[in-house]
Amino acid sequence: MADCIFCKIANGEIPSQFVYEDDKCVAFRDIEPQAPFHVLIIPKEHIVSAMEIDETNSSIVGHIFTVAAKIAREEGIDKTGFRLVNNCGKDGGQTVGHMHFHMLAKRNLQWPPG
Ligand code: DGP
Repeated sequence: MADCIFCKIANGEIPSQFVYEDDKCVAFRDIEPQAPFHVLIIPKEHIVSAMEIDETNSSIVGHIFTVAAKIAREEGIDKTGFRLVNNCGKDGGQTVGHMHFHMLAKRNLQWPPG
């Protein structure tokens, strides 16, 4: 989508530090990291939020989880663990209207989140 910041990151218009890319998704470092390791995994297709996931596009979610496991092995956090989280809508804390999964690691993450 023309004025979506994450579409621009995905297509290289806005520079970002990629840790992974394939034909369906990209993962890049969050600009405001909340943990020593904090990347965002996003579909290349513009999907506004998890509320737009249905039978026609739900395979992207499984793909993103597969990519997260790959990244975890590459980063050496497959044994220590990580958090994969999607904020959906205003009360969910979503600030960017392009569905994304936060992948956080390399510190002891607390529960419940604030
Ligand atoms: P959320 O609040 O769940 O919508 O998370 C949005 C995240 O996106 C937030 O952690 C900051 C990050 N972010 C926003 N703009 C940019 C950007 O231009 N570049 C990068 N790398 N991250 C961004």
